[in-house]
Amino acid sequence: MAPDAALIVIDVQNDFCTGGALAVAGGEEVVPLVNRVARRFPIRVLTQDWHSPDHKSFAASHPGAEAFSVTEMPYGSQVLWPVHCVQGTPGAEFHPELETDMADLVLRKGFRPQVDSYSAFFENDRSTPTGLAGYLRERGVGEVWLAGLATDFCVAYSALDAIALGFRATLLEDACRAIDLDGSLARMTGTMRDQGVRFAVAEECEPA
Ligand code: VGL
Ligand code: ZN
Repeated sequence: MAPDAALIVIDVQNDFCTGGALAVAGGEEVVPLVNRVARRFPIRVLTQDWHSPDHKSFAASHPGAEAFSVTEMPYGSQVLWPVHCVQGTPGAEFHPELETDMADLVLRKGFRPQVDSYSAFFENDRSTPTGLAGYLRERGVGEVWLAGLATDFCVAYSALDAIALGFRATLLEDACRAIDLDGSLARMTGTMRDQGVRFAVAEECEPA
């Protein structure tokens, strides 16, 4: 990795791990890999999906709607999820084995009740910034490496935004797990390749 690299660990939270409200298959398996690579990076950011109890990305906030169906929001299409990562609940906490002391920044996202935020950089309206780009630029970051959950949603959106914002971006494939809803993993992997996201495994991630 380059000396101006940051590791961004996306949403390694209980609700995305086995037994959680929106469990991603094998989600907890990323934890040892993230812990192993994190200290090789000069800058480390953790993100936390952090929803209000009545969040509009929850199927429960749309009477009659089923989880994993798609609805139209003022900002475009939105998958409706089971209630997950509600602010202050155990499901929103980081996985207990994730080493969090190493984090320079914990960035919360998705806290506005009316708009979801897959990406660590922009909410799903694609225009409201989270502030992460400014943080990374002020710290001189040119390159981001991404790990966490879920590959085809929050990790992919973050990687694509990183590229669009002018960062180099590498996805640590073995340190991510996917939801894979209606072919979303293949679709998002293709889009990431097309946009210039690089793919690597944790073993390849050595300091420059
Ligand atoms: C995520 C769906 C809803 C993710 C977050 O972290 O990928 N997916 N909220
Ligand atoms: Zn969410």
